[in-house]
Amino acid sequence: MNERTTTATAATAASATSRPTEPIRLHRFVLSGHSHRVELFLSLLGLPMALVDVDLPGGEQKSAAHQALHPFCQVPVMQDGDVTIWDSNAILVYLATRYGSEHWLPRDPAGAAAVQAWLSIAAGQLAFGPAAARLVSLFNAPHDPAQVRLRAANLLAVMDRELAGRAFLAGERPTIADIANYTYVAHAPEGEVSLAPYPRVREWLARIEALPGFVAMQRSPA
Ligand SMILES: N[C@@H](CCC(=O)N[C@@H](CS)C(=O)NCC(=O)O)C(=O)O
Repeated sequence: MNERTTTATAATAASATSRPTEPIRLHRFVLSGHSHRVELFLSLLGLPMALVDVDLPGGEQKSAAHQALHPFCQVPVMQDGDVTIWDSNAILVYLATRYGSEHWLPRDPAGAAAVQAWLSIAAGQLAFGPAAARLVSLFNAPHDPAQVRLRAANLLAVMDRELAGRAFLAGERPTIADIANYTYVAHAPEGEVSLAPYPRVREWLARIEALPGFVAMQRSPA
Protein backbone atom coordinates (compact mmCIF):
# COMPACT_ATOMS: atom_id res chain seq x y z
CA MET A 1 0.00 0.00 0.00
CA ASN A 2 1.49 3.29 -1.10
CA GLU A 3 0.07 6.54 0.22
CA ARG A 4 0.29 10.08 -1.08
CA THR A 5 -1.47 13.19 0.18
CA THR A 6 -2.59 16.02 -2.08
CA THR A 7 -4.70 19.08 -1.61
CA ALA A 8 -6.81 19.99 -4.59
CA THR A 9 -6.76 23.64 -5.52
CA ALA A 10 -9.92 23.89 -7.56
CA ALA A 11 -11.02 27.41 -8.21
CA THR A 12 -14.54 26.09 -7.68
CA ALA A 13 -13.78 24.76 -4.24
CA ALA A 14 -17.16 23.69 -3.06
CA SER A 15 -19.54 26.11 -1.57
CA ALA A 16 -19.39 23.31 0.92
CA THR A 17 -21.63 22.91 3.88
CA SER A 18 -18.54 21.77 5.80
CA ARG A 19 -14.92 20.81 5.24
CA PRO A 20 -13.21 17.58 6.29
CA THR A 21 -10.94 18.03 9.28
CA GLU A 22 -8.38 15.68 7.74
CA PRO A 23 -7.68 14.52 4.15
CA ILE A 24 -10.25 12.16 2.69
CA ARG A 25 -8.56 8.80 2.06
CA LEU A 26 -9.17 7.27 -1.35
CA HIS A 27 -8.09 3.65 -1.76
CA ARG A 28 -7.59 3.34 -5.48
CA PHE A 29 -5.71 1.77 -8.38
CA VAL A 30 -4.03 4.25 -10.69
CA LEU A 31 -5.52 2.75 -13.90
CA SER A 32 -9.00 2.23 -12.48
CA GLY A 33 -11.59 4.52 -14.00
CA HIS A 34 -13.94 3.80 -11.10
CA SER A 35 -11.23 5.15 -8.78
CA HIS A 36 -10.50 8.09 -11.04
CA ARG A 37 -14.08 9.34 -11.03
CA VAL A 38 -13.81 9.77 -7.26
CA GLU A 39 -10.40 11.45 -7.44
CA LEU A 40 -11.77 13.78 -10.13
CA PHE A 41 -14.76 14.77 -8.01
CA LEU A 42 -12.63 15.33 -4.89
CA SER A 43 -10.42 17.59 -6.99
CA LEU A 44 -13.35 19.48 -8.52
CA LEU A 45 -14.70 20.08 -5.02
CA GLY A 46 -11.28 21.27 -3.86
CA LEU A 47 -11.23 18.75 -1.01
CA PRO A 48 -7.98 17.52 0.57
CA MET A 49 -7.28 13.89 -0.28
CA ALA A 50 -4.83 11.13 0.58
CA LEU A 51 -4.45 8.66 -2.27
CA VAL A 52 -3.81 5.11 -1.05
CA ASP A 53 -2.61 2.86 -3.87
CA VAL A 54 -3.96 -0.69 -3.77
CA ASP A 55 -1.88 -3.19 -5.73
CA LEU A 56 -4.61 -4.82 -7.84
CA PRO A 57 -2.19 -6.80 -10.09
CA GLY A 58 -0.62 -8.19 -6.90
CA GLY A 59 -4.02 -9.12 -5.44
CA GLU A 60 -3.91 -6.72 -2.49
CA GLN A 61 -7.66 -6.08 -2.86
CA LYS A 62 -8.23 -9.65 -1.60
CA SER A 63 -6.28 -9.10 1.62
CA ALA A 64 -8.16 -9.29 4.90
CA ALA A 65 -7.32 -5.64 5.56
CA HIS A 66 -8.90 -4.48 2.30
CA GLN A 67 -11.87 -6.83 2.57
CA ALA A 68 -12.63 -5.21 5.92
CA LEU A 69 -13.15 -1.98 3.95
CA HIS A 70 -14.87 -3.43 0.84
CA PRO A 71 -16.87 -6.66 1.10
CA PHE A 72 -16.49 -7.29 -2.65
CA CYS A 73 -12.69 -6.75 -2.59
CA GLN A 74 -12.63 -3.88 -5.07
CA VAL A 75 -11.51 -0.28 -5.37
CA PRO A 76 -12.44 2.46 -4.82
CA VAL A 77 -13.07 2.85 -1.12
CA MET A 78 -13.32 6.25 0.56
CA GLN A 79 -12.71 7.04 4.22
CA ASP A 80 -13.82 10.41 5.55
CA GLY A 81 -13.09 10.45 9.27
CA ASP A 82 -15.02 7.52 10.67
CA VAL A 83 -17.21 7.17 7.55
CA THR A 84 -16.19 4.42 5.11
CA ILE A 85 -17.98 4.13 1.75
CA TRP A 86 -17.33 1.66 -1.06
CA ASP A 87 -18.67 1.81 -4.63
CA SER A 88 -17.70 4.76 -6.77
CA ASN A 89 -21.21 6.05 -7.43
CA ALA A 90 -22.15 5.76 -3.76
CA ILE A 91 -19.04 7.77 -2.93
CA LEU A 92 -20.03 10.47 -5.44
CA VAL A 93 -23.48 10.70 -3.85
CA TYR A 94 -21.91 11.00 -0.39
CA LEU A 95 -19.44 13.71 -1.44
CA ALA A 96 -22.05 15.71 -3.37
CA THR A 97 -24.49 15.58 -0.48
CA ARG A 98 -21.96 16.34 2.22
CA TYR A 99 -19.63 18.82 0.52
CA GLY A 100 -20.98 19.88 -2.86
CA SER A 101 -23.16 22.65 -4.18
CA GLU A 102 -26.65 21.47 -4.99
CA HIS A 103 -26.09 21.53 -8.74
CA TRP A 104 -23.90 18.40 -8.44
CA LEU A 105 -26.87 16.39 -7.17
CA PRO A 106 -30.15 18.28 -7.47
CA ARG A 107 -32.56 17.69 -4.61
CA ASP A 108 -35.74 18.25 -6.64
CA PRO A 109 -37.40 14.94 -7.60
CA ALA A 110 -37.04 15.19 -11.38
CA GLY A 111 -33.48 16.51 -11.19
CA ALA A 112 -32.40 13.79 -8.75
CA ALA A 113 -34.02 11.11 -10.93
CA ALA A 114 -32.27 12.39 -14.07
CA VAL A 115 -28.91 12.05 -12.30
CA GLN A 116 -29.79 8.59 -10.98
CA ALA A 117 -30.65 7.38 -14.49
CA TRP A 118 -27.09 8.19 -15.65
CA LEU A 119 -25.54 6.67 -12.52
CA SER A 120 -27.35 3.47 -13.48
CA ILE A 121 -25.92 3.74 -17.00
CA ALA A 122 -22.44 4.19 -15.49
CA ALA A 123 -22.88 0.98 -13.50
CA GLY A 124 -24.46 -0.82 -16.46
CA GLN A 125 -23.82 -0.06 -20.12
CA LEU A 126 -20.67 1.96 -19.40
CA ALA A 127 -19.10 -0.73 -17.18
CA PHE A 128 -20.03 -3.53 -19.59
CA GLY A 129 -19.28 -1.52 -22.74
CA PRO A 130 -16.35 0.95 -22.92
CA ALA A 131 -14.85 -0.05 -19.57
CA ALA A 132 -14.98 -3.76 -20.43
CA ALA A 133 -13.51 -3.11 -23.90
CA ARG A 134 -10.58 -1.33 -22.23
CA LEU A 135 -10.10 -4.26 -19.86
CA VAL A 136 -9.86 -6.58 -22.87
CA SER A 137 -7.25 -4.42 -24.61
CA LEU A 138 -5.13 -3.50 -21.58
CA PHE A 139 -5.49 -6.51 -19.30
CA ASN A 140 -6.68 -9.37 -21.55
CA ALA A 141 -9.94 -9.61 -19.64
CA PRO A 142 -12.04 -12.61 -20.73
CA HIS A 143 -14.84 -10.67 -22.45
CA ASP A 144 -16.00 -11.08 -26.05
CA PRO A 145 -14.23 -8.09 -27.70
CA ALA A 146 -16.80 -7.67 -30.47
CA GLN A 147 -19.70 -7.76 -28.04
CA VAL A 148 -18.29 -5.21 -25.59
CA ARG A 149 -17.21 -2.86 -28.39
CA LEU A 150 -20.67 -3.05 -29.97
CA ARG A 151 -22.19 -2.30 -26.57
CA ALA A 152 -19.84 0.68 -26.25
CA ALA A 153 -20.79 2.00 -29.69
CA ASN A 154 -24.49 1.68 -28.90
CA LEU A 155 -24.04 3.60 -25.65
CA LEU A 156 -22.00 6.36 -27.28
CA ALA A 157 -24.61 6.78 -30.02
CA VAL A 158 -27.32 7.29 -27.41
CA MET A 159 -25.14 9.69 -25.42
CA ASP A 160 -24.42 11.68 -28.56
CA ARG A 161 -28.15 12.01 -29.30
CA GLU A 162 -28.96 12.96 -25.70
CA LEU A 163 -26.25 15.63 -25.65
CA ALA A 164 -27.79 17.31 -28.70
CA GLY A 165 -30.17 19.20 -26.46
CA ARG A 166 -28.02 20.09 -23.45
CA ALA A 167 -24.49 20.78 -22.25
CA PHE A 168 -24.29 18.00 -19.65
CA LEU A 169 -25.92 14.60 -19.26
CA ALA A 170 -28.59 15.69 -16.79
CA GLY A 171 -29.01 19.33 -17.73
CA GLU A 172 -27.19 22.58 -18.33
CA ARG A 173 -24.90 22.28 -15.31
CA PRO A 174 -22.47 19.48 -14.44
CA THR A 175 -23.70 16.82 -12.02
CA ILE A 176 -22.23 13.63 -10.61
CA ALA A 177 -23.83 11.89 -13.61
CA ASP A 178 -21.13 13.51 -15.76
CA ILE A 179 -18.36 12.61 -13.31
CA ALA A 180 -19.51 8.98 -13.13
CA ASN A 181 -19.51 8.62 -16.92
CA TYR A 182 -16.54 10.77 -17.87
CA THR A 183 -13.50 8.56 -17.34
CA TYR A 184 -14.45 5.42 -19.23
CA VAL A 185 -15.83 7.45 -22.13
CA ALA A 186 -12.68 9.58 -22.31
CA HIS A 187 -10.54 6.43 -22.25
CA ALA A 188 -12.72 4.41 -24.65
CA PRO A 189 -10.06 4.55 -27.42
CA GLU A 190 -7.80 2.48 -25.13
CA GLY A 191 -10.36 -0.28 -25.69
CA GLU A 192 -10.32 0.23 -29.46
CA VAL A 193 -13.59 2.16 -29.32
CA SER A 194 -13.32 5.29 -31.46
CA LEU A 195 -14.89 8.56 -30.34
CA ALA A 196 -14.64 10.03 -33.84
CA PRO A 197 -18.30 9.38 -34.79
CA TYR A 198 -19.60 11.19 -31.69
CA PRO A 199 -18.92 14.95 -31.92
CA ARG A 200 -21.28 15.92 -29.11
CA VAL A 201 -19.71 13.38 -26.81
CA ARG A 202 -16.29 14.86 -27.57
CA GLU A 203 -17.59 18.37 -26.87
CA TRP A 204 -19.05 17.13 -23.58
CA LEU A 205 -15.70 15.60 -22.60
CA ALA A 206 -14.01 18.93 -23.36
CA ARG A 207 -16.55 20.76 -21.18
CA ILE A 208 -15.70 18.51 -18.23
CA GLU A 209 -11.97 18.88 -18.88
CA ALA A 210 -12.42 22.67 -18.75
CA LEU A 211 -13.92 22.59 -15.24
CA PRO A 212 -11.59 24.19 -12.65
CA GLY A 213 -9.84 21.47 -10.69
CA PHE A 214 -10.08 18.86 -13.46
CA VAL A 215 -7.49 16.07 -13.17
CA ALA A 216 -6.95 13.45 -15.87
CA MET A 217 -6.37 9.74 -15.44
CA GLN A 218 -3.06 8.39 -16.68
CA ARG A 219 -3.34 7.44 -20.37
CA SER A 220 -2.53 3.93 -21.55
CA PRO A 221 -1.38 3.18 -25.11
CA ALA A 222 -4.47 3.04 -27.34
N1 LIG B 1 -19.37 -1.02 -8.95
C1 LIG B 1 -18.02 -0.80 -8.48
C2 LIG B 1 -17.03 -1.40 -9.49
C3 LIG B 1 -15.60 -1.24 -9.02
C4 LIG B 1 -14.63 -2.05 -9.84
O1 LIG B 1 -14.99 -2.72 -10.82
N2 LIG B 1 -13.35 -1.98 -9.43
C5 LIG B 1 -12.31 -2.72 -10.09
C6 LIG B 1 -11.22 -1.77 -10.59
S1 LIG B 1 -11.86 -0.68 -11.83
C7 LIG B 1 -11.63 -3.65 -9.10
O2 LIG B 1 -11.47 -3.30 -7.96
N3 LIG B 1 -11.22 -4.82 -9.57
C8 LIG B 1 -10.46 -5.74 -8.77
C9 LIG B 1 -11.12 -7.05 -8.59
O3 LIG B 1 -12.34 -7.15 -8.90
O4 LIG B 1 -10.46 -7.98 -8.15
C10 LIG B 1 -17.78 0.69 -8.27
O5 LIG B 1 -18.44 1.50 -8.94
O6 LIG B 1 -16.96 1.06 -7.42
